[in-house]
Amino acid sequence: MLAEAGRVLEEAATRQRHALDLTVVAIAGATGSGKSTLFNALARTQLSEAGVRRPTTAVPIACAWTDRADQAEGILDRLGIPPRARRQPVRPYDQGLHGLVLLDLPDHDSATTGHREQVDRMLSLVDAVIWVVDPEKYADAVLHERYLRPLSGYAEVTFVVLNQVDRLSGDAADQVLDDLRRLLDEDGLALGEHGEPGAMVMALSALTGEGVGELREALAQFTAGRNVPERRLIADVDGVAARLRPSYVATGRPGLTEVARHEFDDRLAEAVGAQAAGLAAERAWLRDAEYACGTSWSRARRSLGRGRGARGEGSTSRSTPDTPAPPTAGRTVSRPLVEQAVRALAHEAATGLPDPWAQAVRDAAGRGAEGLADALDEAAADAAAASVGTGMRPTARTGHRRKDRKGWMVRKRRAVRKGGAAEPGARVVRPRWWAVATAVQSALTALQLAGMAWLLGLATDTFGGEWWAPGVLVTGGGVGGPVVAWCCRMLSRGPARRRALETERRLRTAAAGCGRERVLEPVAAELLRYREVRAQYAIAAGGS
Ligand SMILES: Nc1nc2c(ncn2[C@@H]2O[C@H](COP(=O)(O)OP(=O)(O)O)[C@@H](O)[C@H]2O)c(=O)[nH]1
Ligand SMILES: [Mg+2]
Repeated sequence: MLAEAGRVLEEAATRQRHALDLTVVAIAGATGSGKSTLFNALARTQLSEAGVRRPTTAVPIACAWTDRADQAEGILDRLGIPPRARRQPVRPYDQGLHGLVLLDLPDHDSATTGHREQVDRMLSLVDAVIWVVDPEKYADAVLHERYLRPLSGYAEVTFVVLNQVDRLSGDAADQVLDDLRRLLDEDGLALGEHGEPGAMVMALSALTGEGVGELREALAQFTAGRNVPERRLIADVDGVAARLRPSYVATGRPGLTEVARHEFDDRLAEAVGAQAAGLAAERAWLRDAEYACGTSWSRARRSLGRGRGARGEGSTSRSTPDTPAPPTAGRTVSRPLVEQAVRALAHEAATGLPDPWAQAVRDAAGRGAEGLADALDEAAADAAAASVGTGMRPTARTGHRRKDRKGWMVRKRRAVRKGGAAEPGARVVRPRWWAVATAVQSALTALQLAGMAWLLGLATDTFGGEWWAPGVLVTGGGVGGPVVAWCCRMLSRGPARRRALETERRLRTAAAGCGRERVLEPVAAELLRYREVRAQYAIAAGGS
């Protein structure tokens, strides 16, 4: 299509190198419509053989109303009309037609394909065309579908004459003319009625000369305007612009809406399992809190259980609930979800774009999608590593505890940590009150144990005294432990939830960053390119 545009511009340039004050008008039509007769009538002499037996010659006959023979020669050379087919009007020639170069074309419905090709070539080169139709064949489908409809953009440089009206009664001629106008209208050809710009439609008889004077008059005005070649070239360029339009102008308003971007982010977050990671982090936090603030007995039980779990390799069912979700390092991103996210985005972005551009957008998204899942894996791992350090109390960052792989607080030397891969501040800070709770639990246990020892002493008469005091110690310690543990669990809920949200947000942000860099930005760049080219197109199409 671009090649065609180039050809049109080249032809336009060629035409402009030739005399623009000469107007080349071709007489076209079906066999026997009266083209040659009309040609002769306009030239007022027998220049072209009329009524010859078919097939007629493929060579168009030319007649130039000009004194500048050299100019006419140049144009006729360009049209490829051999010197033997070049004629002169009788002298002194009709000054009204000065500047006209008239061509009698072969029949467009000729059985010889060579003739048709010749006609088509001429039609693409001349400045204006007089279509000659007769009362029998004016509705011919080939004429309308193959010629008039595609040439509807050339209305301003088109004449349609209904010839042989001498064979019709006045009423019949009017009827046929009306019907012809209706058909031309259906072809999309603007008609130059009531002074509007458009094709001129008239009835005449080339044989009797009736109406030929009007055509001569119209042609005289037409050529005197001196702008016919330009008008034709403008129509050419407009036509090319219109044909290129589908490649440059979108039907809808393509682009990436905020909604589409958000949906893409949501899908990627789902693919990296941001929400699940958040929930896992929440559970881990609650478990840690429970361990830290639980009664000494439950701590001991858990430690024992953990010890057994560590020894027994297969005891995953026992250890899993105790193992906080790993900070998602190594979590595998869902490939199908990633692909789906990219597909949906590409679809959204490409909808309404001209085909080649839609393809370019899809390609850009596809290229971005290639390493996206791996990149998301990496980004999620990084985010997870960083989220390890999301302490509940940022002020406590100077603390030197961090969570180990299993989520337990471990002491590490800062020097070691500094060399670690995790980002600065990547350490979980255990809330200080957990330590207080642990101490309280230990104290309660100690009281309980003391009470028991006391009771033992009383029982064995090692020392005397009342029974109620040690009884209170044992009961108080026994009841206080679970009560403190329960309170701590309630107090941990808020921080655990915050931690869940923080973890989710981090993963989400990391995934979105990845998606933006790899997919959204390339797609947006493609859309931007499209907009720029469309703007260029608008200038080109509007400038003509
Ligand atoms: N009655 C009548 N016959 C015409 C008219 N114009 C052309 N003819 C005849 O139609 C036949 C074909 O004409 P011609 O000019 O050779 O048609 P072409 O094939 O389009 O060039 C000839 O016999 C002409 O005399 C016209 O206006 N009225
Ligand atoms: Mg002829």
